Amino acid sequence: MKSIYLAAVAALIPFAAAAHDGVEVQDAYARSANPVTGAAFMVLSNHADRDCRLSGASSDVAERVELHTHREVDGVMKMTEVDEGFPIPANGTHELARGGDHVMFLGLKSPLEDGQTIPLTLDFGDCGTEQVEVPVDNQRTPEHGKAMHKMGDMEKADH
Ligand SMILES: [Cu+2]
Repeated sequence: MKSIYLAAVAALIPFAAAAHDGVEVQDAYARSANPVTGAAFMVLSNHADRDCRLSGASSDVAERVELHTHREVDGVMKMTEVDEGFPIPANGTHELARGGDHVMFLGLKSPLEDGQTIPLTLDFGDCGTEQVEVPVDNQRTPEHGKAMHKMGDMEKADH
């Protein structure tokens, strides 16, 4: 009976290990163009063999934290909340970037200052949660070569 018990324990170990190579957060930064709202951007890398989804985010720095994207509505780009979250395909990435998907901070308790880091908890549902410290970089410009950042009003906005 003992060998059966050990086999059962050994079978559980791969699951424990898998919890550590879920979604990795890379190149995160936050910025704000005004004292009350801000946004965070990052690359989400899914190291698991199954699809994951960023389904929610929370932080102490704001009254509300939402998942947003920009969608074209009647020819105008508008920022909307994404209820279904952001999918991250198995062994793939999903980028949160200026002019596209982002984590939105609404009702900042204090303005985001350069050099500060802000705590952010990302909820990936079955793929676990990640707590990250996001540096504030209000000077960072959208990467060159990205197609989405030539929108006049959006350049002036914080996302
Ligand atoms: Cu937004």
